[in-house]
Amino acid sequence: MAKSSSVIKEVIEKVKIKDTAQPEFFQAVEEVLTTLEPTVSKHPEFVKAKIYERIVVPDRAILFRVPWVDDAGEVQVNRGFRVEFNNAIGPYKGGLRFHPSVNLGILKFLGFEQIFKNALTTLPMGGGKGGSDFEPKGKSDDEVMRFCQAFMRELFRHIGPDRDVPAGDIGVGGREIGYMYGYYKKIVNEHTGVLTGKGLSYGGSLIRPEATGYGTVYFAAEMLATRGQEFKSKRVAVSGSGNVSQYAIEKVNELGGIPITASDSNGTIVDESGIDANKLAFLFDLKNNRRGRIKEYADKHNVKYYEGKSVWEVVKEHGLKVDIALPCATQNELDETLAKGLAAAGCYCVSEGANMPSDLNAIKIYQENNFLYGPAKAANAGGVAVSGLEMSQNSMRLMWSREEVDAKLLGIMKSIHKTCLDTADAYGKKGDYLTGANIGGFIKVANAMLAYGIV
Ligand code: NDP
Ligand code: 2IT
Repeated sequence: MAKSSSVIKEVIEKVKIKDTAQPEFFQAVEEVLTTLEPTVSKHPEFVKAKIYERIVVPDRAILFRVPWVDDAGEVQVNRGFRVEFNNAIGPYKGGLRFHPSVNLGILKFLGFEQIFKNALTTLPMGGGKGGSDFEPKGKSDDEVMRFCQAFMRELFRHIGPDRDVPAGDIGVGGREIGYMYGYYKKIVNEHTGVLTGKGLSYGGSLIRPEATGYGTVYFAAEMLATRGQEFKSKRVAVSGSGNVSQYAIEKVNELGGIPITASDSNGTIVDESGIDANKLAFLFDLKNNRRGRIKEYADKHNVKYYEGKSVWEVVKEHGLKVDIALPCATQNELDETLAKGLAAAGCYCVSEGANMPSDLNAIKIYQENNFLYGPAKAANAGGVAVSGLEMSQNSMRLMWSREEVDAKLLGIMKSIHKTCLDTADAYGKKGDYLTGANIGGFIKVANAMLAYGIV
């Protein structure tokens, strides 16, 4: 055991030294590997084959230049990336993020998380992630189109329906996928399932836009059920107001919960009477069509707006009462102090729609307070799961109904929930969803890597 625990520590230490200036990647590695400790003594074959050392290094990371011309005729240059992290159990699969903060370290964290998330879905998908430091905000449709085309002009040679299948993430939705798919189809002259999140008329799947938000709420509902609870009449704090947040709010309403917050990078609104279906329709239009700021919601519906504050700061500073928290914006939204604020607010359930929204100290607070804590790679796996179903439909050249896909999504979220609990139990960590998710995803990938020998 002494030797085994040092294996994990050595790998974490090595990543810290080798991958300097990639704090988010280090954070993800530390979070995952620490919880893999119980696998070391049970699987000496993983130690011998150096699976732990191998799994923290991507298969490859592609960096490229993306030159494009803005509306003023000026040449702009962005950085493009695709991290193909691990394809042991299927083609690389994962989103593309367009946000000024994007860099190699952030995409490595996302690609690393994606390996285990995708393994949990029960579908055959490896882990990858990509994107650019391009800022879509404030750009015209034409500029976004020219950027997407320039991005695909290089990316096309690295992807393929059996090789690497990108999708959306922050800053990449239906519009961007349309432009990128259109350009791929033009230059490769093939109509294949090379991207997911496509429009319904050209190969998209019903429920894909809804899948991440719905899945996060389904996962929370499963966790609540273990304590005999449900969403009905619960006050739910949601952060963000993009794709994941919008459909999380929709599903919370459907289940009788009361979504009371939403945010963007400028501030937070608190709607004590609940963001109901009508107000959500306004939010959809505001964010998806007019691409406006969340403050407009406050002006329109006469509710409180906190400029420059995150949802979790508002909860802490204004003593907002919250039962359930759904962080759905971005990484590291919650630290120790803000997690303590949640506990003080009466919160006992966190289901992560975003990737790594809670840092390691926040997670400790959830654990100390006996929260139901659904970690991102389990709770938000519904999005990539339905992407996997989009791939299946593309391969079969058919389209399933809304009800069929939603039923499959619900089934997958229930299965992930069960895998988390069963695995946690089997490895002596009863009720620990974080350990269950990490080990559950890892074992499947590790066994495949073992089968291939040293490659
Ligand atoms: P969107 O771009 O649709 O929305 C992102 C939302 O989060 C916006 O409201 C945005 O505000 C806010 N936000 C983003 N970055 C920041 C930041 N640095 N600070 C404050 N607010 C920020 O993205 P998605 O909804 O698709 O993604 C949200 C999260 O969910 C991400 O962590 C993503 O990785 C994760 N995820 C997404 C999946 C999907 O299928 N789309 C699947 C699984 C996980 P603003 O508009 O002002 O920037
Ligand atoms: O983080 C994620 O799982 C996503 N952004 C979705 C990836 C996908 O391939 O649908």
